Amino acid sequence: PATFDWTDPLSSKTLLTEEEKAISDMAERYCQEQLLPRLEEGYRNESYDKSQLEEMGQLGLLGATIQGYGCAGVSSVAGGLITKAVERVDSGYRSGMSVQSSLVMGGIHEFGSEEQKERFLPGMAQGKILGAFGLTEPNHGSDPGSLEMAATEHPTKKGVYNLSGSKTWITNSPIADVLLVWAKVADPSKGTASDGSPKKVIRGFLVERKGAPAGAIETPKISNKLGLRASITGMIHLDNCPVPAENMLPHAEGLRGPFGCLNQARYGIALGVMGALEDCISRARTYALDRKQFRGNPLARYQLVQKKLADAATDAAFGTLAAIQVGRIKDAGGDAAVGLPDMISMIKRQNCDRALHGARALQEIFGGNAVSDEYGIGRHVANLFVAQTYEGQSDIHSLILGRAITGVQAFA
Ligand code: TGC
Ligand code: FAD
Repeated sequence: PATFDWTDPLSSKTLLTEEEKAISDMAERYCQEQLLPRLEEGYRNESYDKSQLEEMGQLGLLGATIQGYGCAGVSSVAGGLITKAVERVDSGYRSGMSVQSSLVMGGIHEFGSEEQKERFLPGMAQGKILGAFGLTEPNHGSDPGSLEMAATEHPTKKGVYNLSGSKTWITNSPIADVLLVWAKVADPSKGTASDGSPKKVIRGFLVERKGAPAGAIETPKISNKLGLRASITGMIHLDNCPVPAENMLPHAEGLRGPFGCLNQARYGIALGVMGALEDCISRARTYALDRKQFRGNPLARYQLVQKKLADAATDAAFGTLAAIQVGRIKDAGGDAAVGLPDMISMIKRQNCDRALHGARALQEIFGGNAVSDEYGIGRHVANLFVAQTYEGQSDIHSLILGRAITGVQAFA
């Protein structure tokens, strides 16, 4: 463009392939034309229209980075541009999609058997089978290594586990057909604990709602949320829920399993929140140009207002470039990608923190109108607090980075 492009100040588009630009354009169009119109109803009434996942499936937006199994097989950057388009509308809609695509489909693809991939992935790619990811428990959030969900051998049925325990704050759990639940299983091959019992190891189970005995699976909705109101969140209670051994992910053992899934999802959030911040900038700019205070001057004329816009636009531009760079490293693999989980922690933390900070500053431009949900800015602020909290709260990512820098862990 002949002039500075405030919507993409550092020309991030020049780093994209033609295919990535086309995917981004298509996703942005779908989100603005189809998702945005249903947001007001979803946000005000905490209702989630799950047909959006089928629509996204038809457009190839679910599990988009997976090769085969009915998925599009696009680059990590293209996958991130899809989350950015969805989160420009609302972080809650991005959450519903991220859980389906990155956490559950990604987990099955990375750690599942061939049979599990064939059984679940094509239906999930079409949005016909919906997934949820159960790691967090009422007493264990930042420290999932202490989780209590137990998988024990069924007393009479060979090749069946019984799962018992509770998960909380689980996106999509009330509507999910398959719950990827992380549980501890006694594994005598790992030796014995101090009390003489076999050591336990974390394993992932694909718990299917269909065919489960009455009362074995309960997934109550958590209502009256202050953020992410347009997404559906719930608990998972399992009471001696029988799960066949063939539904255990064979290639995930220990925390490497859930964290392997989280790497992909955290990457998507890092680009996603840049979409939310860009929407805040666009809304605040329009408002500042329209609203007049003191001798008929638009708010946009005042230096303090301009600084807020300059800060936020800088953060959005820097955050987008950093995420594109990490996506390239992720896809290239090899030596450059050593330390990739820490790089992802860096962009997840930085982009979530800057998006939340920027949204809060821009909210001030709206004065009292910021309190009305019609202006959208307060909704983004509430949502971005959640984005900064889930998938590793920012301070937890600080500790992950601190450990990477010093070699000393400071969690406990
Ligand atoms: P630590 O000793 O650090 O690690 C245990 C094992 O896990 C491995 N590991 C990873 N592997 C792959 N990728 C990563 N990012 C990994 N991070 C760790 C590690 O190598 C080790 O393997 P091994 O074979 O040696 O056993 O474990 P720790 O217990 O000290 O963990 C500390 C900490 C802080 C890193 C971790 O617990 C953490 O990240 N906590 C945050 C919890 C979290 O992110 N929960 C997310 C729940 S899901 C969710 O929020 C979905 S929101 C919905 C939406 O996205 O919209
Ligand atoms: P805590 O672990 O109790 O932490 C509270 C505070 O203490 C945080 O600020 C944290 O940074 C700080 N803290 C903790 N330990 C330390 C330490 N060692 N040093 C310094 N500070 C520390 N989980 C899922 O498994 N699946 C989902 O789909 C999912 N969806 C979610 C949707 C929503 C709307 C929300 C709100 C959460 C969701 N979560 C999900 C849960 C989310 O991952 C957790 O809330 C998050 O990991 C933090 O855990 P916690 O809430 O138990 O907080």
